[in-house]
Amino acid sequence: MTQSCPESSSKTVLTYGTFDLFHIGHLRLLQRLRDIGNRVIVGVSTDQFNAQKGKKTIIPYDQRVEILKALKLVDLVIEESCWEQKKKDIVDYHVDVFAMGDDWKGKFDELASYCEVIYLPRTSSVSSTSIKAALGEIYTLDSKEMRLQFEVLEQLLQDLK
Ligand code: C2G
Repeated sequence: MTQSCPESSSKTVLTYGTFDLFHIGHLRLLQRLRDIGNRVIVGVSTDQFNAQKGKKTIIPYDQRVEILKALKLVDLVIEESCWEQKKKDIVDYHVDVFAMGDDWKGKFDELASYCEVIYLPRTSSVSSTSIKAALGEIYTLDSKEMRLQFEVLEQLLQDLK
C-alpha cells in the first residue's frame, strides 16, 4: 500500500533516533527534515530499546524527549521502543517521508511500500560516541596534565587579547 501525499502543501516526515548528548549532527538532520516537510515527527529510543541496540546512553530518555520537544523544528515526539513499530507509526501518523541519516542507508528500504524512504548525509566529525570518548579522555587526565592544559589555554587566551 503506498501512501501518497494528499494534494495539499502538508507533508509529514518521520525519523527515529537516540539523540544522546544532543549535538550539531542531530540538529542539522532535523533542520533538513523541516526543509522537507511541514510536520516533523521524531521517535526517541527508550533506554530499554537502546540497551537492545547495544547502545549505552548518558542522557536519560525523559530528558532526551524534553530536549526534542523544546525544538521548534519538531512537531511531535513519540516513543521508539522496538524495531518493528515503524510500519504502524507510518500508517497511524499518515507519514509521507521516512528519513534517516545515511549511516542507515538501505536498512529501512522495505518501508518504501508505505511511504517515501530517504537517507540524508550524516554530519561528519561529530557523534555522541566521539563526545563520550573525548569526555572519557578528560576524566583520565591526571591533575598535573590537566593543570598544564589549562596553563596552555590561559596562554592562548592571553595571546588572543
Ligand atoms: N546523525 C547525523 N549526523 C551525526 C550523527 C547522527 O545525521 N553526526 C543522524 C543519524 O544518522 C540518525 C539521527 O541523527 O538519523 C539520530 O542518530 P542517533 O541518535 O545515533 O540514532 P541511532 O542510535 O542510530 O538510532 O530505529 C532507528 C534507530 O533508533 C536510530
